[in-house]
Amino acid sequence: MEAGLPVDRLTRPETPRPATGIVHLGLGAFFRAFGCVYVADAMQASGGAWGIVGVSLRSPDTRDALKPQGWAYTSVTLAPDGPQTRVIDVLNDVLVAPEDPEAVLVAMADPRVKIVSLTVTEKGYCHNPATGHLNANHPDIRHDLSHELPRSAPGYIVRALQRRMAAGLPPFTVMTCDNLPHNGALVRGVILDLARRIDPALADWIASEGRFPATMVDRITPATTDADIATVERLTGRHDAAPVVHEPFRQWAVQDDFVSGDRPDFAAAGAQMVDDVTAFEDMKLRMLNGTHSALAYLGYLAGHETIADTVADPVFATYVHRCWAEIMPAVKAPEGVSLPDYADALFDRYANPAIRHRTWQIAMDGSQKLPQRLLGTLRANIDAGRDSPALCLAVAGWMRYVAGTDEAGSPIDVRDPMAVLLRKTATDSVPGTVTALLSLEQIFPADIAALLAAPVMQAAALLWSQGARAAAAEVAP
Ligand code: CS2
Repeated sequence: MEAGLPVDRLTRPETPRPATGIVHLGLGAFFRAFGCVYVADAMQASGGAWGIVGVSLRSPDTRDALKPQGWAYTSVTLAPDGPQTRVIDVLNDVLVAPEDPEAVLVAMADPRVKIVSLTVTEKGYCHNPATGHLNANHPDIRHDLSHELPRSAPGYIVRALQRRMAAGLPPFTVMTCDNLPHNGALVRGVILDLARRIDPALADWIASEGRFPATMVDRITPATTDADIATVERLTGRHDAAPVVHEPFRQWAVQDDFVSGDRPDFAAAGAQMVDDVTAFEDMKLRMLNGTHSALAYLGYLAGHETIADTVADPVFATYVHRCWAEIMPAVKAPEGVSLPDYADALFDRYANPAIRHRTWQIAMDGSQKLPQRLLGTLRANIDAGRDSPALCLAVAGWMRYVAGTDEAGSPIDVRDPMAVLLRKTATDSVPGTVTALLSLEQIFPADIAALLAAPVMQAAALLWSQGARAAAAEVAP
Protein backbone atom coordinates (compact mmCIF):
# COMPACT_ATOMS: atom_id res chain seq x y z
CA MET A 1 0.00 0.00 0.00
CA GLU A 2 1.20 3.50 -0.78
CA ALA A 3 1.97 5.67 2.18
CA GLY A 4 -0.46 8.48 2.88
CA LEU A 5 -3.53 6.98 1.16
CA PRO A 6 -6.55 6.58 3.45
CA VAL A 7 -7.33 2.94 4.17
CA ASP A 8 -10.74 1.37 4.74
CA ARG A 9 -11.86 0.51 8.21
CA LEU A 10 -12.23 -3.15 9.07
CA THR A 11 -15.91 -4.15 8.95
CA ARG A 12 -17.72 -7.22 10.15
CA PRO A 13 -18.06 -9.96 7.54
CA GLU A 14 -21.60 -10.32 6.15
CA THR A 15 -22.24 -13.62 7.91
CA PRO A 16 -25.27 -14.32 10.14
CA ARG A 17 -24.64 -13.57 13.81
CA PRO A 18 -25.08 -16.40 16.29
CA ALA A 19 -27.41 -15.56 19.19
CA THR A 20 -25.65 -14.53 22.39
CA GLY A 21 -24.88 -17.45 24.71
CA ILE A 22 -22.01 -15.93 26.69
CA VAL A 23 -21.55 -12.66 28.56
CA HIS A 24 -17.89 -11.95 29.21
CA LEU A 25 -16.84 -9.62 32.04
CA GLY A 26 -13.49 -7.84 31.53
CA LEU A 27 -13.08 -7.63 27.76
CA GLY A 28 -9.33 -7.04 27.58
CA ALA A 29 -6.82 -8.09 24.94
CA PHE A 30 -6.28 -11.48 26.57
CA PHE A 31 -9.83 -12.76 26.25
CA ARG A 32 -10.14 -11.41 22.70
CA ALA A 33 -6.90 -13.22 21.78
CA PHE A 34 -7.86 -16.40 23.60
CA GLY A 35 -11.45 -17.15 24.67
CA CYS A 36 -13.06 -15.46 21.65
CA VAL A 37 -10.77 -17.41 19.30
CA TYR A 38 -11.63 -20.74 20.96
CA VAL A 39 -15.34 -19.92 20.79
CA ALA A 40 -15.01 -18.97 17.11
CA ASP A 41 -13.20 -22.25 16.41
CA ALA A 42 -15.71 -24.27 18.44
CA MET A 43 -18.66 -22.79 16.53
CA GLN A 44 -16.88 -23.33 13.23
CA ALA A 45 -16.28 -26.98 14.10
CA SER A 46 -19.55 -27.86 15.84
CA GLY A 47 -22.02 -24.97 15.53
CA GLY A 48 -24.05 -23.66 18.46
CA ALA A 49 -25.31 -20.20 19.44
CA TRP A 50 -22.38 -18.85 21.38
CA GLY A 51 -22.15 -15.23 20.37
CA ILE A 52 -20.52 -13.12 23.08
CA VAL A 53 -21.54 -9.85 24.70
CA GLY A 54 -18.39 -8.31 26.14
CA VAL A 55 -18.47 -6.05 29.16
CA SER A 56 -15.80 -3.50 30.01
CA LEU A 57 -15.88 -2.86 33.72
CA ARG A 58 -13.97 0.39 33.51
CA SER A 59 -13.18 2.29 30.35
CA PRO A 60 -15.18 2.77 27.13
CA ASP A 61 -12.05 2.52 24.93
CA THR A 62 -12.58 -1.03 23.60
CA ARG A 63 -16.28 -0.40 22.92
CA ASP A 64 -15.50 2.87 21.15
CA ALA A 65 -12.79 1.24 19.02
CA LEU A 66 -14.83 -1.84 18.08
CA LYS A 67 -18.26 -0.30 17.48
CA PRO A 68 -17.49 1.24 14.06
CA GLN A 69 -16.10 -2.19 13.05
CA GLY A 70 -19.33 -4.04 13.95
CA TRP A 71 -17.37 -5.58 16.91
CA ALA A 72 -15.04 -7.50 14.57
CA TYR A 73 -11.28 -7.25 15.06
CA THR A 74 -8.03 -8.74 13.81
CA SER A 75 -6.16 -11.36 15.79
CA VAL A 76 -2.46 -11.40 14.89
CA THR A 77 -0.38 -14.50 15.54
CA LEU A 78 3.22 -13.40 16.04
CA ALA A 79 5.35 -16.37 15.05
CA PRO A 80 9.13 -15.90 15.01
CA ASP A 81 9.04 -16.37 11.21
CA GLY A 82 6.35 -13.77 10.57
CA PRO A 83 2.82 -12.70 11.48
CA GLN A 84 -0.53 -14.16 10.41
CA THR A 85 -3.84 -12.32 10.65
CA ARG A 86 -7.41 -13.49 11.06
CA VAL A 87 -10.67 -11.62 11.63
CA ILE A 88 -12.61 -12.68 14.74
CA ASP A 89 -16.33 -11.90 14.68
CA VAL A 90 -17.92 -13.59 17.67
CA LEU A 91 -18.76 -10.42 19.59
CA ASN A 92 -22.38 -9.25 19.33
CA ASP A 93 -22.05 -6.15 21.49
CA VAL A 94 -19.76 -4.46 24.00
CA LEU A 95 -21.23 -2.81 27.09
CA VAL A 96 -19.47 -0.37 29.39
CA ALA A 97 -20.58 -1.22 32.91
CA PRO A 98 -20.13 2.16 34.66
CA GLU A 99 -22.15 3.89 31.90
CA ASP A 100 -25.12 1.53 32.12
CA PRO A 101 -25.00 -1.13 34.85
CA GLU A 102 -28.66 -1.99 34.24
CA ALA A 103 -27.90 -3.01 30.63
CA VAL A 104 -25.22 -5.39 31.90
CA LEU A 105 -27.60 -7.04 34.36
CA VAL A 106 -30.29 -7.34 31.65
CA ALA A 107 -27.76 -9.05 29.35
CA MET A 108 -26.67 -11.46 32.10
CA ALA A 109 -30.26 -12.31 33.04
CA ASP A 110 -31.22 -13.11 29.43
CA PRO A 111 -32.47 -16.74 29.35
CA ARG A 112 -30.35 -17.47 26.24
CA VAL A 113 -27.18 -16.71 28.19
CA LYS A 114 -25.71 -19.92 29.58
CA ILE A 115 -22.21 -18.81 30.59
CA VAL A 116 -20.73 -15.73 32.23
CA SER A 117 -16.98 -15.84 31.78
CA LEU A 118 -14.45 -13.55 33.42
CA THR A 119 -11.01 -12.10 32.85
CA VAL A 120 -11.03 -9.31 35.39
CA THR A 121 -7.42 -9.87 36.57
CA GLU A 122 -6.50 -11.03 40.03
CA LYS A 123 -7.65 -7.87 41.77
CA GLY A 124 -11.11 -7.97 40.15
CA TYR A 125 -12.27 -10.73 42.51
CA CYS A 126 -12.11 -8.40 45.53
CA HIS A 127 -10.57 -11.15 47.60
CA ASN A 128 -7.74 -11.36 50.08
CA PRO A 129 -4.81 -12.77 48.03
CA ALA A 130 -3.34 -14.67 50.97
CA THR A 131 -6.58 -16.47 51.98
CA GLY A 132 -8.63 -16.45 48.77
CA HIS A 133 -11.69 -15.22 50.71
CA LEU A 134 -13.91 -12.24 49.89
CA ASN A 135 -12.59 -8.93 51.24
CA ALA A 136 -15.84 -7.56 52.65
CA ASN A 137 -14.12 -4.24 53.33
CA HIS A 138 -13.29 -3.69 49.67
CA PRO A 139 -14.89 -0.35 48.72
CA ASP A 140 -16.66 -1.85 45.68
CA ILE A 141 -18.03 -4.74 47.74
CA ARG A 142 -19.27 -2.34 50.42
CA HIS A 143 -20.98 -0.40 47.65
CA ASP A 144 -22.49 -3.54 46.12
CA LEU A 145 -23.92 -4.73 49.43
CA SER A 146 -26.09 -1.67 49.69
CA HIS A 147 -26.95 -0.95 46.02
CA GLU A 148 -28.92 -2.94 43.46
CA LEU A 149 -26.70 -1.71 40.61
CA PRO A 150 -23.22 -3.07 41.29
CA ARG A 151 -19.66 -1.97 40.57
CA SER A 152 -17.60 -5.13 41.10
CA ALA A 153 -17.52 -8.30 39.00
CA PRO A 154 -18.73 -10.42 41.96
CA GLY A 155 -21.51 -7.84 42.49
CA TYR A 156 -22.69 -8.17 38.87
CA ILE A 157 -22.72 -11.95 39.11
CA VAL A 158 -24.66 -12.04 42.37
CA ARG A 159 -27.23 -9.42 41.30
CA ALA A 160 -27.74 -11.10 37.90
CA LEU A 161 -28.19 -14.49 39.57
CA GLN A 162 -30.68 -12.87 41.94
CA ARG A 163 -32.74 -11.76 38.92
CA ARG A 164 -32.56 -15.20 37.36
CA MET A 165 -33.69 -16.90 40.55
CA ALA A 166 -36.61 -14.45 40.84
CA ALA A 167 -37.56 -15.15 37.21
CA GLY A 168 -37.48 -18.91 37.72
CA LEU A 169 -34.53 -19.33 35.34
CA PRO A 170 -31.56 -21.62 35.83
CA PRO A 171 -28.30 -19.91 36.82
CA PHE A 172 -25.57 -19.34 34.25
CA THR A 173 -22.25 -21.14 34.61
CA VAL A 174 -19.56 -18.84 36.03
CA MET A 175 -16.34 -19.58 34.15
CA THR A 176 -13.31 -17.73 35.47
CA CYS A 177 -10.32 -17.43 33.13
CA ASP A 178 -7.92 -15.63 35.46
CA ASN A 179 -4.57 -16.85 36.76
CA LEU A 180 -5.71 -17.62 40.28
CA PRO A 181 -5.11 -20.76 42.31
CA HIS A 182 -8.15 -23.08 42.25
CA ASN A 183 -9.88 -20.30 40.35
CA GLY A 184 -13.26 -22.06 40.16
CA ALA A 185 -13.45 -22.73 43.90
CA LEU A 186 -12.12 -19.25 44.63
CA VAL A 187 -14.78 -17.45 42.59
CA ARG A 188 -17.48 -19.76 43.97
CA GLY A 189 -16.42 -18.89 47.52
CA VAL A 190 -16.41 -15.15 46.80
CA ILE A 191 -19.84 -15.30 45.10
CA LEU A 192 -21.45 -17.40 47.85
CA ASP A 193 -20.05 -15.15 50.58
CA LEU A 194 -21.34 -12.01 48.87
CA ALA A 195 -24.71 -13.61 48.05
CA ARG A 196 -25.15 -14.77 51.65
CA ARG A 197 -24.70 -11.21 52.91
CA ILE A 198 -27.46 -10.09 50.52
CA ASP A 199 -29.93 -12.99 50.79
CA PRO A 200 -29.15 -16.40 52.37
CA ALA A 201 -31.80 -18.10 50.19
CA LEU A 202 -30.01 -16.81 47.09
CA ALA A 203 -26.73 -18.20 48.38
CA ASP A 204 -28.34 -21.60 48.99
CA TRP A 205 -29.80 -21.64 45.46
CA ILE A 206 -26.43 -20.72 43.90
CA ALA A 207 -24.66 -23.33 46.03
CA SER A 208 -26.95 -26.10 44.81
CA GLU A 209 -27.69 -25.05 41.21
CA GLY A 210 -24.63 -22.99 40.20
CA ARG A 211 -21.51 -24.29 38.50
CA PHE A 212 -18.04 -22.78 38.69
CA PRO A 213 -15.61 -24.76 36.51
CA ALA A 214 -11.92 -24.21 37.12
CA THR A 215 -9.83 -23.38 34.07
CA MET A 216 -6.16 -23.08 33.19
CA VAL A 217 -5.66 -20.50 30.45
CA ASP A 218 -2.43 -19.86 28.60
CA ARG A 219 -1.50 -17.56 25.74
CA ILE A 220 1.02 -14.74 25.96
CA THR A 221 -0.78 -11.57 24.87
CA PRO A 222 1.05 -8.27 25.31
CA ALA A 223 -0.92 -5.03 25.34
CA THR A 224 -1.63 -3.77 21.80
CA THR A 225 0.53 -0.80 20.78
CA ASP A 226 0.23 1.85 18.05
CA ALA A 227 2.99 0.00 16.22
CA ASP A 228 0.79 -3.14 16.22
CA ILE A 229 -2.11 -1.15 14.75
CA ALA A 230 0.20 0.13 11.99
CA THR A 231 1.45 -3.43 11.34
CA VAL A 232 -2.12 -4.71 10.94
CA GLU A 233 -2.84 -1.90 8.51
CA ARG A 234 0.23 -2.84 6.49
CA LEU A 235 -0.57 -6.56 6.51
CA THR A 236 -4.29 -6.40 5.80
CA GLY A 237 -4.73 -3.08 4.02
CA ARG A 238 -7.43 -2.10 6.52
CA HIS A 239 -7.47 0.01 9.64
CA ASP A 240 -8.38 -1.83 12.82
CA ALA A 241 -8.47 0.40 15.91
CA ALA A 242 -8.25 -2.55 18.33
CA PRO A 243 -6.43 -5.62 17.02
CA VAL A 244 -4.91 -8.15 19.41
CA VAL A 245 -1.42 -9.61 19.10
CA HIS A 246 -0.36 -12.91 20.63
CA GLU A 247 1.99 -15.86 20.39
CA PRO A 248 1.09 -18.97 18.32
CA PHE A 249 0.86 -21.18 21.45
CA ARG A 250 -2.41 -21.63 23.28
CA GLN A 251 -3.60 -24.07 25.92
CA TRP A 252 -6.90 -24.27 27.74
CA ALA A 253 -7.73 -26.92 30.32
CA VAL A 254 -11.35 -26.68 31.44
CA GLN A 255 -13.09 -28.56 34.24
CA ASP A 256 -16.09 -30.04 32.48
CA ASP A 257 -18.76 -28.88 34.92
CA PHE A 258 -21.39 -26.60 33.34
CA VAL A 259 -25.04 -25.98 34.21
CA SER A 260 -26.99 -28.64 32.23
CA GLY A 261 -23.75 -29.43 30.38
CA ASP A 262 -24.43 -26.36 28.19
CA ARG A 263 -21.23 -25.04 26.59
CA PRO A 264 -19.49 -24.58 23.25
CA ASP A 265 -17.69 -27.64 21.96
CA PHE A 266 -14.39 -26.36 23.34
CA ALA A 267 -12.74 -29.73 22.76
CA ALA A 268 -13.35 -29.39 19.02
CA ALA A 269 -11.29 -26.21 19.24
CA GLY A 270 -8.43 -28.01 20.98
CA ALA A 271 -9.26 -27.36 24.65
CA GLN A 272 -8.65 -30.16 27.15
CA MET A 273 -11.92 -30.95 28.96
CA VAL A 274 -10.94 -32.59 32.25
CA ASP A 275 -12.37 -33.54 35.64
CA ASP A 276 -9.66 -31.75 37.57
CA VAL A 277 -7.45 -28.90 36.35
CA THR A 278 -5.27 -28.67 39.47
CA ALA A 279 -2.18 -30.23 37.94
CA PHE A 280 -2.41 -28.04 34.81
CA GLU A 281 -2.97 -24.97 36.91
CA ASP A 282 -0.13 -25.60 39.37
CA MET A 283 2.28 -26.27 36.55
CA LYS A 284 1.30 -23.15 34.64
CA LEU A 285 1.07 -20.73 37.57
CA ARG A 286 4.38 -21.87 39.04
CA MET A 287 6.47 -22.65 35.96
CA LEU A 288 5.18 -19.89 33.64
CA ASN A 289 3.71 -17.11 35.72
CA GLY A 290 6.23 -17.58 38.56
CA THR A 291 9.20 -17.13 36.22
CA HIS A 292 7.41 -14.40 34.28
CA SER A 293 7.15 -12.37 37.47
CA ALA A 294 10.76 -13.18 38.46
CA LEU A 295 12.01 -12.01 35.05
CA ALA A 296 9.69 -8.98 35.12
CA TYR A 297 11.03 -7.56 38.41
CA LEU A 298 14.69 -8.40 37.93
CA GLY A 299 14.65 -7.69 34.19
CA TYR A 300 13.03 -4.31 34.75
CA LEU A 301 15.57 -3.43 37.45
CA ALA A 302 18.39 -4.49 35.12
CA GLY A 303 17.04 -2.14 32.44
CA HIS A 304 15.39 -4.69 30.12
CA GLU A 305 12.20 -3.55 28.44
CA THR A 306 10.67 -6.90 27.47
CA ILE A 307 10.79 -10.55 28.49
CA ALA A 308 12.42 -11.42 25.14
CA ASP A 309 15.15 -8.82 25.82
CA THR A 310 15.60 -10.19 29.34
CA VAL A 311 16.12 -13.80 28.29
CA ALA A 312 18.37 -12.70 25.41
CA ASP A 313 20.75 -11.59 28.20
CA PRO A 314 22.77 -14.75 29.00
CA VAL A 315 22.75 -13.98 32.73
CA PHE A 316 18.96 -14.08 32.85
CA ALA A 317 18.78 -17.08 30.50
CA THR A 318 20.82 -18.99 33.07
CA TYR A 319 18.86 -17.47 35.93
CA VAL A 320 15.45 -18.55 34.56
CA HIS A 321 16.71 -22.11 34.12
CA ARG A 322 17.84 -22.06 37.73
CA CYS A 323 14.33 -20.90 38.70
CA TRP A 324 12.81 -23.85 36.82
CA ALA A 325 15.23 -26.22 38.55
CA GLU A 326 13.93 -24.90 41.88
CA ILE A 327 10.26 -25.01 40.81
CA MET A 328 10.11 -28.47 39.20
CA PRO A 329 10.47 -30.51 42.41
CA ALA A 330 7.47 -28.59 43.79
CA VAL A 331 5.21 -29.34 40.81
CA LYS A 332 3.30 -32.54 40.06
CA ALA A 333 3.11 -32.72 36.27
CA PRO A 334 -0.20 -33.49 34.57
CA GLU A 335 -0.28 -37.01 33.18
CA GLY A 336 1.92 -37.42 30.15
CA VAL A 337 3.67 -34.06 30.53
CA SER A 338 7.44 -33.79 30.99
CA LEU A 339 8.33 -30.75 33.10
CA PRO A 340 11.80 -30.32 31.55
CA ASP A 341 10.18 -30.29 28.08
CA TYR A 342 7.58 -27.81 29.33
CA ALA A 343 10.39 -25.56 30.64
CA ASP A 344 12.25 -25.78 27.31
CA ALA A 345 9.08 -24.81 25.46
CA LEU A 346 8.55 -21.89 27.85
CA PHE A 347 12.05 -20.64 27.18
CA ASP A 348 11.38 -20.63 23.43
CA ARG A 349 8.09 -18.82 23.99
CA TYR A 350 9.80 -16.15 26.13
CA ALA A 351 12.57 -15.76 23.58
CA ASN A 352 10.16 -15.16 20.65
CA PRO A 353 11.50 -11.80 19.43
CA ALA A 354 8.19 -10.93 17.76
CA ILE A 355 6.47 -10.73 21.17
CA ARG A 356 7.25 -7.44 22.89
CA HIS A 357 5.83 -8.23 26.32
CA ARG A 358 6.98 -5.47 28.61
CA THR A 359 8.51 -6.33 31.97
CA TRP A 360 6.63 -3.32 33.35
CA GLN A 361 3.29 -4.81 32.24
CA ILE A 362 3.93 -8.16 33.93
CA ALA A 363 5.27 -6.42 37.05
CA MET A 364 1.83 -4.90 37.67
CA ASP A 365 -0.31 -6.05 40.58
CA GLY A 366 2.42 -8.12 42.21
CA SER A 367 0.65 -8.02 45.57
CA GLN A 368 -2.13 -10.06 43.96
CA LYS A 369 0.18 -12.38 42.03
CA LEU A 370 3.00 -13.36 44.36
CA PRO A 371 1.11 -15.90 46.50
CA GLN A 372 0.11 -18.26 43.67
CA ARG A 373 3.15 -17.63 41.49
CA LEU A 374 6.02 -17.85 43.96
CA LEU A 375 4.98 -18.35 47.56
CA GLY A 376 3.37 -21.77 47.11
CA THR A 377 6.55 -23.10 45.52
CA LEU A 378 8.70 -21.54 48.21
CA ARG A 379 6.59 -23.08 50.96
CA ALA A 380 6.81 -26.53 49.36
CA ASN A 381 10.59 -26.21 49.00
CA ILE A 382 11.13 -25.03 52.56
CA ASP A 383 8.91 -27.86 53.88
CA ALA A 384 11.04 -30.33 51.92
CA GLY A 385 14.31 -28.76 53.09
CA ARG A 386 15.26 -27.46 49.63
CA ASP A 387 16.94 -24.06 49.17
CA SER A 388 15.50 -21.66 46.58
CA PRO A 389 17.98 -18.80 46.21
CA ALA A 390 16.75 -17.84 42.72
CA LEU A 391 13.10 -17.66 43.80
CA CYS A 392 14.04 -15.75 46.96
CA LEU A 393 15.85 -13.28 44.72
CA ALA A 394 12.61 -12.90 42.74
CA VAL A 395 10.74 -11.99 45.94
CA ALA A 396 13.51 -9.52 46.81
CA GLY A 397 13.21 -8.16 43.25
CA TRP A 398 9.52 -7.50 43.84
CA MET A 399 10.41 -5.71 47.10
CA ARG A 400 12.97 -3.50 45.43
CA TYR A 401 10.53 -2.77 42.60
CA VAL A 402 7.60 -1.79 44.83
CA ALA A 403 9.88 0.35 46.98
CA GLY A 404 9.58 2.58 43.92
CA THR A 405 13.11 3.58 42.84
CA ASP A 406 15.17 1.86 40.17
CA GLU A 407 18.89 1.16 40.25
CA ALA A 408 19.66 4.49 38.59
CA GLY A 409 17.65 6.34 41.28
CA SER A 410 14.69 7.08 38.97
CA PRO A 411 11.09 6.59 40.15
CA ILE A 412 9.25 3.45 39.04
CA ASP A 413 5.61 3.74 37.95
CA VAL A 414 4.34 0.97 40.23
CA ARG A 415 0.79 -0.16 39.34
CA ASP A 416 -0.74 -2.19 42.12
CA PRO A 417 -3.92 -1.85 44.18
CA MET A 418 -1.61 -1.75 47.23
CA ALA A 419 1.00 0.56 45.62
CA VAL A 420 0.67 3.39 48.14
CA LEU A 421 0.81 1.08 51.13
CA LEU A 422 3.75 -0.84 49.65
CA ARG A 423 5.77 2.31 49.08
CA LYS A 424 5.01 3.59 52.56
CA THR A 425 5.95 0.22 54.04
CA ALA A 426 9.40 0.22 52.43
CA THR A 427 11.97 1.99 54.60
CA ASP A 428 15.45 3.41 54.06
CA SER A 429 17.15 0.27 55.29
CA VAL A 430 17.16 -3.00 53.38
CA PRO A 431 16.47 -5.25 56.40
CA GLY A 432 13.76 -2.82 57.53
CA THR A 433 12.10 -2.98 54.10
CA VAL A 434 12.21 -6.78 53.97
CA THR A 435 10.80 -7.15 57.48
CA ALA A 436 8.07 -4.59 56.93
CA LEU A 437 6.93 -6.00 53.57
CA LEU A 438 6.98 -9.60 54.87
CA SER A 439 4.66 -8.51 57.68
CA LEU A 440 1.84 -7.65 55.21
CA GLU A 441 -0.46 -10.56 55.94
CA GLN A 442 -2.68 -9.93 52.89
CA ILE A 443 0.29 -11.22 50.87
CA PHE A 444 2.46 -13.28 53.23
CA PRO A 445 0.70 -15.51 55.77
CA ALA A 446 2.62 -15.23 59.07
CA ASP A 447 4.12 -18.74 58.87
CA ILE A 448 5.53 -18.18 55.36
CA ALA A 449 6.83 -14.76 56.36
CA ALA A 450 8.76 -16.31 59.24
CA LEU A 451 10.23 -19.03 57.02
CA LEU A 452 11.21 -16.56 54.30
CA ALA A 453 12.77 -13.92 56.54
CA ALA A 454 16.37 -15.22 56.49
CA PRO A 455 16.70 -16.31 52.84
CA VAL A 456 14.89 -13.25 51.45
CA MET A 457 16.99 -10.97 53.66
CA GLN A 458 20.10 -12.56 52.19
CA ALA A 459 18.80 -12.18 48.63
CA ALA A 460 17.81 -8.57 49.27
CA ALA A 461 21.26 -7.71 50.64
CA LEU A 462 22.79 -9.13 47.46
CA LEU A 463 20.29 -7.35 45.20
CA TRP A 464 20.58 -3.92 46.79
CA SER A 465 24.37 -4.05 47.01
CA GLN A 466 25.16 -5.51 43.58
CA GLY A 467 22.17 -4.78 41.36
CA ALA A 468 19.75 -7.20 39.69
CA ARG A 469 22.03 -8.51 36.96
CA ALA A 470 25.00 -9.31 39.20
CA ALA A 471 22.70 -10.78 41.85
CA ALA A 472 21.08 -13.06 39.25
CA ALA A 473 24.54 -14.14 38.10
CA GLU A 474 25.51 -14.90 41.69
CA VAL A 475 22.51 -17.18 42.43
CA ALA A 476 22.70 -18.85 39.02
CA PRO A 477 26.37 -19.06 38.07
C1 CS2 B 1 1.68 -12.55 32.73
C2 CS2 B 1 0.49 -13.31 32.16
O1 CS2 B 1 0.96 -10.31 32.87
C3 CS2 B 1 1.29 -11.32 33.51
O2 CS2 B 1 1.29 -11.31 34.73
O3 CS2 B 1 2.44 -13.39 33.52
O4 CS2 B 1 -0.45 -12.46 31.62
C4 CS2 B 1 0.92 -14.37 31.14
O5 CS2 B 1 1.41 -13.76 29.98
C5 CS2 B 1 -0.22 -15.29 30.79
O6 CS2 B 1 -0.71 -15.87 31.95
C6 CS2 B 1 0.25 -16.34 29.79
O7 CS2 B 1 -0.75 -17.27 29.64
